[in-house]
Amino acid sequence: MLLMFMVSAGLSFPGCGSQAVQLDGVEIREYQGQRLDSVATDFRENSIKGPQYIDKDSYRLEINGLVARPASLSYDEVLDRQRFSKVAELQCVEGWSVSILWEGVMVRDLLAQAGVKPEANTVIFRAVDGYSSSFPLSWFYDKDIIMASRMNDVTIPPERGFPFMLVAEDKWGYKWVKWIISIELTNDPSYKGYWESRGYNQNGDRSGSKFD
Ligand SMILES: Nc1nc2c(c(=O)[nH]1)N[C@H]1C(S)=C(S)[C@@H](COP(=O)(O)O)O[C@H]1N2
Ligand SMILES: [Mo]
Repeated sequence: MLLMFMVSAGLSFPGCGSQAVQLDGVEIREYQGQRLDSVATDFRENSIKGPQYIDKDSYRLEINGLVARPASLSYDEVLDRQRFSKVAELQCVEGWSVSILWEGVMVRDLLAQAGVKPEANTVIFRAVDGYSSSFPLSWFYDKDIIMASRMNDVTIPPERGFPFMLVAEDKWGYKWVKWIISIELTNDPSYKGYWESRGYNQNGDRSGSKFD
């Protein structure tokens, strides 16, 4: 109970994102007749260490662990494959949500490049601020999960997770890892990410319970 209270308190600040978010173009606010929320104004900033500013030129995405060919990819190398877009809604456990057009690469295509070993069953996403979350390997194949580089037709700005954010459709916002720097394959389904190790549900499905 005490743990749950501390967790809620930690997430319950409405956020202090009063500074304007700079975008590298004009974001679209409607897609195929569907209204979209704003990248610039509709999110609440409540990241564990505040916004992170990653340098595009020195950036590397590591794909490691139980893979045949560990990879260290530059920004352009990550994006040098087929791109996919979809509208998906991010819902934070605090009670706010945003519908956004996401564009990026299929996680399973990145995994194929590194060659997932047969014994792997879990994927851990890690971010530059020390944040992490883990997922069953099969979920990426079953749901066509993408890692986005663009939102509403603009590059993801630093405050929202540049260069890459996981579009963890149908899962709570805390599974949508921003500022991704590594993807690790493991055979340990019990690995707990940042909020999961503080009492939030491991699976994070919005259809299930918020707490473990
Ligand atoms: N690296 C990182 N990713 C993160 C977080 C974080 O603190 N660090 N917070 C998560 C939570 S709880 C939510 S609701 C979404 C919200 O994104 P926003 O902070 O851009 O609104 O990012 C998720 N991804
Ligand atoms: Mo959240």
